[in-house]
Amino acid sequence: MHIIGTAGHVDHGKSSLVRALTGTDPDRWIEERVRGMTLDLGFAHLRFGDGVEAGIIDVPGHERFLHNMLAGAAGMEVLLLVVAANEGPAAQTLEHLAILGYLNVRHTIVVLSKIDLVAAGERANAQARVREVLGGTVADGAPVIGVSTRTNEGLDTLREAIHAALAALPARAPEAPPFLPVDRVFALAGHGTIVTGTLMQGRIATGEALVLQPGGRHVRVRSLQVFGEKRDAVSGGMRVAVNLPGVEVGDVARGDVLAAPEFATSTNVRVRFRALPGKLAAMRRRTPVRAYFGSAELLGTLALDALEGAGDERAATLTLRAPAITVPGQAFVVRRLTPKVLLGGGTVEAVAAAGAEEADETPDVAALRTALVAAGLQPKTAAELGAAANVREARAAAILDELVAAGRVMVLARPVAFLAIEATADVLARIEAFVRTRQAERPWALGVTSLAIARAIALDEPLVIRVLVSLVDDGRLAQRLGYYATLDFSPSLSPEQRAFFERYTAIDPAQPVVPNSLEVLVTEMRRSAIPGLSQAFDTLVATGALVKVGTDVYRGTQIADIRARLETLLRREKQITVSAFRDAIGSSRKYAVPLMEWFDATGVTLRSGDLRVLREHA
Ligand SMILES: Nc1nc2c(ncn2[C@@H]2O[C@H](COP(=O)(O)OP(=O)(O)OP(=O)(O)O)[C@@H](O)[C@H]2O)c(=O)[nH]1
Ligand SMILES: [Mg+2]
Repeated sequence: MHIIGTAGHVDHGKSSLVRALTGTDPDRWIEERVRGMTLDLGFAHLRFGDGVEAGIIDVPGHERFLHNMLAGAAGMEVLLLVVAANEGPAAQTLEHLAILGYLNVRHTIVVLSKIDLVAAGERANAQARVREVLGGTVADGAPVIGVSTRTNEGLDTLREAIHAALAALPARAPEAPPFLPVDRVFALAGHGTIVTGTLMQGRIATGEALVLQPGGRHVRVRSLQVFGEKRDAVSGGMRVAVNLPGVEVGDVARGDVLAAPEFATSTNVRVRFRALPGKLAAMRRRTPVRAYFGSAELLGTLALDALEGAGDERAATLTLRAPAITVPGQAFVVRRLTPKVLLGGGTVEAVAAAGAEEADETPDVAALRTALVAAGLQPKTAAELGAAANVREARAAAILDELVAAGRVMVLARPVAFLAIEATADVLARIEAFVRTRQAERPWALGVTSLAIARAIALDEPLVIRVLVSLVDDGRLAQRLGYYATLDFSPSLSPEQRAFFERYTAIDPAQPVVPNSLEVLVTEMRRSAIPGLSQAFDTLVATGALVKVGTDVYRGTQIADIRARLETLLRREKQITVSAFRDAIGSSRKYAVPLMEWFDATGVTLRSGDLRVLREHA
């Protein structure tokens, strides 16, 4: 088996294509289906009559979810680059291509999607434009196949091209030690914890002893599945679900690796780094980065051996903030810490034993580090630390900045103060473990509040908030509406919760713009015995899947539809009354008035007297 991946700009038709090819909707969650947008990786099984098969990984196109795309990208061997024929290549078409250029893609097929939207006479043009833009990328010279999932045009040609590509691929290092980056973790009632991922190399058999890294926990494989079918053994290139008895869901996460005991973790990796064209000029000798290995996002510092020199390729050392598994020959991608721009990628040359980078510490640095460690969990300013270490304040501040960039020291804001990573490591680990456990217990919630975290780890909330803010700044946790969550986490409702909201926000096909009553929904939520409904509701509102308008509740798709009609009307008429709006959307005054006010409040429209204009015109 091999892995096919989708890539391409938001809304260009990746998930529709996967659905057309396999019959499986890769958008697993109600939020995705309601918003019509992929948020996280989706998976589907592609089978041909002659037994050739593949796993498909479908990625989100929206740039906000690029970290999720990256978690799936390393496993891809055959790339389906989806470009909407009516729009042509766009920002994430090129960004995804740049990323995949560093990874393991062996064969690319360009899918010119939505071909039904382009007149017959225009198609040759659209094809030529795509070919031109994709020159010099991994898609250079790839076949371009026009496809429509509406009319099914081109699907058979595409199937044949995929089949030929799969049949030509070599097996993935079956004799190498197994290496499985985890991309999903969930609990299955009666079975315990299941992890899934793409087996990058080697074989795994039932009963085998493996190690969960980082952490080094020894585990035994109870059972294996490939797309729902039980297997006794699996090999490289398969999408694998592994049942791990005795492992709690909160103990393992996307980014961990299930690996053979041969692998050891390290923080010190020698790499060959290839910068994207033009990016080297904007880098320093040492640049704080996010490095993507397998399904993991690892924070660290990329130190180039030399900044100057010809070409975009450099020998470099990647110092990771926490030990992780990397393998010689492994391909990776790096983005800047903030803003998260793609800098380049490369391959691992050698993995050094941990701790090798500490040799060149000066006495000042050592004294400051001792002062930091002595302060424990008490944040100290540069002046205080300088005094304790007998170092001038300005010099202390400069050294502390370097230690922060190297990931040895954590900086807190308001007022600026520092904590040694050693001192905080335990707190950070406890925060992360608690957040992960809570996410597993209540996957429908947006995350965990600072108060809940402070209680769980028995520390003062103000200190916890300062630590959390810095974790968010660092890209180690995400914060939405006051809830903290790990980066790999996207909330997902339980089947009962989904069914509940499907039912009480159902749309009458005869009156597609009519909302449901918020009061009825809330009453039903209270009456229901389904746990977590109010948190699930907050999640749906926060993600835009549901929208509260006055005393009504709309689905996100309804609002999008109404807004499109409103904007079309306003572009034509320039200014409208509530009645004109009501008639245009085919609703009643009862709903039109609060809707109009909601569009005013959200900055779409501007009110002047009884009339509305588009804010973008005003
Ligand atoms: N006319 C036409 N519309 C299509 C076709 N394929 C997809 N669409 C529409 O395009 C929109 C986006 O399709 P998706 O498949 O969700 O796009 P996507 O690339 O998966 O989007 P993200 O995952 O959010 O990046 C939907 O409204 C589809 O119905 C097609 O072949 N023809
Ligand atoms: Mg999609």
